Amino acid sequence: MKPQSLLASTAVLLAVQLGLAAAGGPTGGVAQVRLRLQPAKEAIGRAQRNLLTNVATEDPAFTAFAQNLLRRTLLDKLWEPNPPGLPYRWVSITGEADDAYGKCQLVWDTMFVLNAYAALDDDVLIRDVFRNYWAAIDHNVEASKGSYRFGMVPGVINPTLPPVGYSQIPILAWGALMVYRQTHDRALLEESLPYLLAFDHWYSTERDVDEDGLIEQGAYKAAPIANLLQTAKFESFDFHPAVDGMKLTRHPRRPESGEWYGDIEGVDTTCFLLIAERATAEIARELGHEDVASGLEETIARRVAAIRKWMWDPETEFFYSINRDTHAKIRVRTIQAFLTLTAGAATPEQAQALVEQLKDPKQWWARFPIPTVAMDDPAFRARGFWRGDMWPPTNDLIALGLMRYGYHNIARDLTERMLALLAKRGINERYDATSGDPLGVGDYCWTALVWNMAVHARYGVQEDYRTIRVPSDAVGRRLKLGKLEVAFPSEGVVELKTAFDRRFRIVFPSGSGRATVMRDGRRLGELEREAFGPESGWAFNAVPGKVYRVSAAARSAATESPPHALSGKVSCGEPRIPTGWAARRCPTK
Ligand SMILES: [Ca+2]
Repeated sequence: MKPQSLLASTAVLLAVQLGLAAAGGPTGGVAQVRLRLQPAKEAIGRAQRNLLTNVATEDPAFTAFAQNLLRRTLLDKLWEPNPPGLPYRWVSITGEADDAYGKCQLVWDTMFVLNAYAALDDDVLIRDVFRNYWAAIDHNVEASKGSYRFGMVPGVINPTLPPVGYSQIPILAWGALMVYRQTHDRALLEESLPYLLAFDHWYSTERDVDEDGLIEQGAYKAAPIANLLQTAKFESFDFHPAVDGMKLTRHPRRPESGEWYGDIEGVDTTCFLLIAERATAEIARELGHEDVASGLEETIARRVAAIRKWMWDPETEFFYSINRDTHAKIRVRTIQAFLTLTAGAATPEQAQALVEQLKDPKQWWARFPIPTVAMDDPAFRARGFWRGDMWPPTNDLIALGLMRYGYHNIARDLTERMLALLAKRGINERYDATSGDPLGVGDYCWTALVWNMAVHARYGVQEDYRTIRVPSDAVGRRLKLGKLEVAFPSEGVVELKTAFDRRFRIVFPSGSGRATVMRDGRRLGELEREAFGPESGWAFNAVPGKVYRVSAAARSAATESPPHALSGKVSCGEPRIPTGWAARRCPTK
């Protein structure tokens, strides 16, 4: 449905299925209620306006593609509160036109949505979306404070309480951090941290009942659409072959418990918690809670060591899920192994071995990578739900992992294939990796993330939204992304502008040499080199509203000072460049 027509309607009545699946799973509902849904009109209107000014590139056609992608994936899915379960404005996974899924707010789906939405400059809406999760912690009568269940964020948030009895891929902290890196909305972090810590405590205890640092799945009660075992599987990739043999057991030290605890430790589940814990540690440090951050880092180190010890198979050079009680490997090659890159769990040598397999067109590098199961694995089904099909969110996370380990060219190839796929086959929930056939629901919310993939790989803005890794073909590219502007006017030159204090780091493809920085046309001096991760680059502190010009070819760029691609104000009467956000620099007086 087009946002315009959505705005025109004051309210819509939709069937809402209760107790929906997680991970974007199928949601043939049992219990249904008629629910009055009100579009969040003010937020939608603001987003429509800001989309036109806050998301732009050097290429009008690509700008139109990006804006259309965000409009179609995001703007018909914002709703006014539906208490008691959704007491704040919320995001549904599909739009009004879709009736295959119920209207609800999920966990990991929404984090990709908010990462894309951050550029549209609506901090209060984003805080509202997170507050629904925190309200579910506060008001879950089946998980009151003091109970071992306290801190669980339900996998599905819908208007009713009590919520469902299972959780989902726990990357809320990663989502909050990705937003903060773009918006600098400190209030979001301050509100979120206590709940993120409660959620982490629940996950790291109730989903690691043998306390070895490796994460299991489970469920306290069945969803209306599934038995208890399948409900537990909803906590990660719903029909992932690595959990085909999963059994539910009682808690090892709580004999009065039900059979709520799965006996498989997942590479996926453990990596997702690691991603969340790394983000939580960064949030805690940002807010000055050094003790909390260092405590989390000890936990992270323990988990990473356990993954390397128990899940890595040196013979096939791959990570496998294992049986919780025997630690026997479950030898089906699924996409989860590559999440060890995203989670920073693989050694550099393990990463290299994984990437060699990833690049193999017989195993993983399909026409539209990355299939969820290796194409030469007996379990592979090209359209099978988490059994061979391709999903945008895993591609986004794995592209970030590839960049984390320095495999930028592969992340770029993956991104360009996703962009080409969307341009040709449309916006969908998932795809057939071998043919590109769209699968699942059209205009699904999280496919907005393909824009984020382009920001990272095509424009070089890394996951931290302050490291700019200049792509080899960057000359002529420009990006406006909310509070950040980046341009590459000529070889070895980057221009930057930020709307909040930000420490930029620039990595040029040439690597070494010297670099200078100018601010609003005035030379500030040579930059210091700074090492970070496997790379090093030039770092400097930027203040809001100024145009910074970093030149690797120090002498010529600093002295010749050709016209800037970015400029703060156009007060000198010079004509604006047609894109609307870039302008020529005023002459220095
Ligand atoms: Ca465990």
